[in-house]
Amino acid sequence: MSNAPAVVPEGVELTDGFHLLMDALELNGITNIYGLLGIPVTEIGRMWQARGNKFYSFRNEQNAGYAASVAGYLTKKPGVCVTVSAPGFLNGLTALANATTNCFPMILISGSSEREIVDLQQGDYEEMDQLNIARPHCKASYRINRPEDIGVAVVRAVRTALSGRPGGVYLDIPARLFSTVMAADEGKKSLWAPVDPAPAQIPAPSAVQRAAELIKNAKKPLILFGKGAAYAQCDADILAFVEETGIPFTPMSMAKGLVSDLHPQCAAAARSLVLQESDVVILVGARLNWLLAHGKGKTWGVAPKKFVQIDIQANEIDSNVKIEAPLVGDVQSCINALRAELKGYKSADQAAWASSVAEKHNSTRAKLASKLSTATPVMNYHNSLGAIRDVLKNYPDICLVNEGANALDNARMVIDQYLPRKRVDTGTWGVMGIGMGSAAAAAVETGKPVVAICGDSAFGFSAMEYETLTRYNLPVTVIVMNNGGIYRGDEASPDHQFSCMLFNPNTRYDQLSIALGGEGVRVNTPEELAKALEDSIKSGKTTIIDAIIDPAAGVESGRIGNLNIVSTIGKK
Ligand code: FYN
Ligand code: ADP
Ligand code: MG
Repeated sequence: MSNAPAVVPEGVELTDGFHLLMDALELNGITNIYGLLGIPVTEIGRMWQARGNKFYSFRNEQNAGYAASVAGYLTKKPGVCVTVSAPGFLNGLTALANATTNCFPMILISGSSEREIVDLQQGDYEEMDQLNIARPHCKASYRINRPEDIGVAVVRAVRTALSGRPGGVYLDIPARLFSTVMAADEGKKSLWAPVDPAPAQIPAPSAVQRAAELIKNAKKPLILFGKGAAYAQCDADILAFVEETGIPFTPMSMAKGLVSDLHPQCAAAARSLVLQESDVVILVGARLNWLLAHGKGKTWGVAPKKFVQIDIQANEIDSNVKIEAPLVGDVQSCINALRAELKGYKSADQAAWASSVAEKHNSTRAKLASKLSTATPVMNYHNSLGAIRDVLKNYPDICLVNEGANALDNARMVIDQYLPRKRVDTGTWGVMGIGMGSAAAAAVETGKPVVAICGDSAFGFSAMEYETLTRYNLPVTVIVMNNGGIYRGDEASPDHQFSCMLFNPNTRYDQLSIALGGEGVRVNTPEELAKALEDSIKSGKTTIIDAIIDPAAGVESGRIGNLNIVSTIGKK
């Protein structure tokens, strides 16, 4: 197969790889691109902007990639990230792999070096076999070798990213292809937009009946929502299912707010009780992975348990434990089929269970509320987050980005969410560094203010990206929970070296903001924090609030200390 440019007769209008790629992306409904420019993709940014589209230019491809993946999650359209070759590609690949793990639709487009040199390993500029390196980390990895294939490649990437279980796709474009020309009218004919790229997947009627039967016979049913249910964007159907059945529900972290945390059937604060004592658990777009203790062990108690699982990915069923009633299909189709099958059904047993769950949930919330308003000499996670919660109550449609260990776990517990898809966090991999990229995408894609609550360690992974937020004037308030270390800030240092768990205690995140063109304020009390947050949201200006937290307040590994490994040998 020849890679040589087509011979085009003189006088014929020409197009090239750059233009065809942009035409194809536009035809597929892409308007925002996240990326970092350089050889050989620089022209993409300029040309995309010249067409009136938005190109968000980042400082590190990893953060651009996180932004693209979050754009995909929030909009149900693939988020697009563009990078340079080898090192840029590898930075972006981290985000592509994370998107795939989280089931977020994303397309990573990287320029690459010349095939004939790369394939003979002759040492090209940024030489790397990117296509094959990407392949195990995403749903599909495609290379475009001819300009007339750009259209089909983009359609294929879009359909692959969106259909079935969403995820990441890699598109490899060797440098020379960008400037390879062909006749413009032929090029135009080679492009199309996919028809119905994420088709509804209807569950089998027998599977619906089986699931409904199990639910009707349950005495203590529970609905467990995951971020797949939030992604599905069928919020009204989900709410109707909850209210028609009267079954208590509990959300995984990014499903918080899919049905409001204040809904009377919310059982988030009775989590241990409902996981342990329920007899039928209806999983809706949530995997029984490590975050759910693989569906077994003491998290799930000793009461016999049966699972209904709604998932679009057939082989997710039985991934860890027996699923009694699999419902393979998209969340909306499955939920509505179940609603039809359960119509008019209410059980007295279930009502008694629901009210005992509500009682536990309400009493736990009340206990927490008193901790949130207890003053301490130095702020801790409870009273600082309590202050943030009281401010955010008045801004239900603000998107919250959250990363860290203690900053993550405590904020998940304390900050209520009222609306769907208003929480983006470290996700399935527990990734530190998603903060600034996620905040950028959330602000861009929702057009609303964003608040990011970041541990000081987590913030450090993408701190320079804060300049991207100020450069685009994004209304993001970053609250850095500054306890001076990883987990805690009070670890003793060995005689010869500063502790490996600590940061420079003189770090001024507020001044970093000012240096990078934003607003900065340091706060020491919950009152100061509340005021700074309110001011920042009202001003719409990109701001860092440097919140001084008691260095002794954190715990090692947050609430997942059970996963931490410690040596028992040689400890005094
Ligand atoms: C929850 N809870 C509440 C509330 N919401 N109490 C009062 N008020 C409110 N609003 C209670 C809930 O009932 C639990 O108590 C407890 O708070 C914790 O709830 P959570 O966070 O939902 O549950 P848990 O057990 O921590 O959840 C497990 C998890 C979660 C693994 C799903 O921890 C998680 O998403 N972790 C991500 C961790 C991560 O990725 N970290 C990054 C790496 S850090 P009980 O009912 O008494 O149990 C590297 O070190
Ligand atoms: P959480 O971490 O919130 O528990 P997970 O990421 O583990 O959520 O699970 C999300 C699940 O949702 C995945 O198994 C994925 O296949 C599924 N999913 C994603 N989109 C849909 C959809 N539209 N319909 C059905 N299932 C979906
Ligand atoms: Mg810290």
